[in-house]
Amino acid sequence: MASKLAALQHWVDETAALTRPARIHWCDGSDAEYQALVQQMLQNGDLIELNQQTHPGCYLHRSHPSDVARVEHLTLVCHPQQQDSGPNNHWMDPAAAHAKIDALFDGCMEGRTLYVIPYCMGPIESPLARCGVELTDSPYVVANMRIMTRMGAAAQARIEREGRFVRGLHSIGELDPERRFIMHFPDELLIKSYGSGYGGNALLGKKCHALRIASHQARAEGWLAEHMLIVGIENPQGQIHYIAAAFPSACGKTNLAMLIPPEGYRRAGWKVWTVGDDICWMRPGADGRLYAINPEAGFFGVAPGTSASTNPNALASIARDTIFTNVAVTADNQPWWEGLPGTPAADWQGRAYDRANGPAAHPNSRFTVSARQCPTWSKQAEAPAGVPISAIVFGGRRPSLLPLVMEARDWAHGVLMGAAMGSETTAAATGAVGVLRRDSMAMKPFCGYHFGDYFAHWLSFDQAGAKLPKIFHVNWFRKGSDGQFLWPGFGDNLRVLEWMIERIEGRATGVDTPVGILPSEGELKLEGLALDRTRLDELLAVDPDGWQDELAAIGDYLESFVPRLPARLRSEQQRVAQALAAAQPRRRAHAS
Ligand code: OXD
Ligand code: MN
Repeated sequence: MASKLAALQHWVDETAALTRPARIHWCDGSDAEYQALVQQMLQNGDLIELNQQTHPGCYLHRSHPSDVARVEHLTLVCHPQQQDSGPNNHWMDPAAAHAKIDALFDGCMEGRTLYVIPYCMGPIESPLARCGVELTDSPYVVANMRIMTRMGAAAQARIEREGRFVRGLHSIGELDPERRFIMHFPDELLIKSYGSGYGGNALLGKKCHALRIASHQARAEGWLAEHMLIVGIENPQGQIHYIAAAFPSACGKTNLAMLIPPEGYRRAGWKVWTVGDDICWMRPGADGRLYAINPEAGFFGVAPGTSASTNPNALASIARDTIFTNVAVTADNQPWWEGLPGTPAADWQGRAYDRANGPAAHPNSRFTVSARQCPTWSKQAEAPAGVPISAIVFGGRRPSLLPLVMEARDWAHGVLMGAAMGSETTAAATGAVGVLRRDSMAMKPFCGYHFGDYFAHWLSFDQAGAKLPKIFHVNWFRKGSDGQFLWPGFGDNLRVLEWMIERIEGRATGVDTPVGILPSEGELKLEGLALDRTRLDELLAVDPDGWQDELAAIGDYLESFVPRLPARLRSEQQRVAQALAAAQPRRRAHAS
């Protein structure tokens, strides 16, 4: 199969001339094709068969030990003008960037197969979906893209009908960290990635297309491409509210998207529906509400910590037909990671397990699995029109200050809450772990243009006739003076979501504070939870001094986006800072 679309055929020919593969394979997305790839990878060692009795159709991939996470310092967004990429991105002049990476691509596929992967991000029939084509020399990437996207003949047909697609060129190269770049050319709807096989760097439909390139397209076309899960919460009366929530990488998006209600809620008839765990594309509908699709078709989830108590739905999803990357294995060849019962026999590098070598599974080890295998998968995930969003939630890992939940008083305040988001870093990207950094809307690594313009784009949705969702901020990670988490998290997070729904439906009054609206006495339903009064008070405390320092830090952070910082956002920061100062003059002198 080749393509009748001249632009596609021409690009494949041109790429083949540069990379000089031994053969070209056009992917049709069939089962037979997937099985043939798996067999080939089992033979060449790219995949290792796991225990087929306990885990039918499951395989393990061990990546190069230097290639286990996203590499933000090597990820570039190359607009013609540097200021359009903003201080939030690394930049190179597009001509220089093309020259640099094309030199790496020159002849890099000699002896290898060039796979052509047509894919669709979103349901094939959805007007909100967008297509792309990835060219790669990695069969592991092909197999993962088949799980993560609608890949193959149907996508190619849509591409040929529309004539427009995002181009993505990928080679694992030599897997040499010194010869590794992930480059984006938003104006050309083009991605070039060299030297890494890691998901976020190599499955180009995911972060590169569905966030960095799509956020740029979304700005031009009046929609939002966000790093958010989408979850449906069904109450005992059968009404479903859909919530979109942004958290930085490895902060529990997958767990929240697949949440199991606490027992009392289950008995009462509450249900949770998973629409997406990582990416959300939203656009205003004719009725003024925001409608969202999950552009992905699978989950590329963090394995460690996934267990029968934290996320039984994820565990059920990955019992079959799953590709595991960098997990450990037990003596009988089952996948294993920290948080599971049993003991590892070999670690993620295939060495006999030795505690002295660190965790058995890499902290960023992953599973790739079709979303359809999730017991709580929502039928609405396939709805071409998307689902209406009732609430947008921002959150991060904040050991102190940020309360369990607060609601923005209006859209502009909510945009400030999102812009001000901070979180401790995790193993999903290379670099130090546990350092607090600002990560606006959890998009710091993923926004394909200047954050100042991005904030302005968010603010622009507040228009006459718009019926925008309420915006909330949550913090599941606040710690008490004993250093322990104050909130149990996981299934109990539904209690917080229920309060949001009560607010949306006008049944909870909340209590107004300068930083937002918090649950008033008795509004958070805590039956069946062993949470003493002092801990609850700590979770909902607003420390005026700490918040004044926080607002000052947010102000400094926002100033780093001048001259593109929207005046509306600065005035919102000033409004909150003044409200705090008016409510309570400082108790202690500001340490300088
Ligand atoms: C991911 C990430 O893989 O955010 O989803 O790193
Ligand atoms: Mn993510």
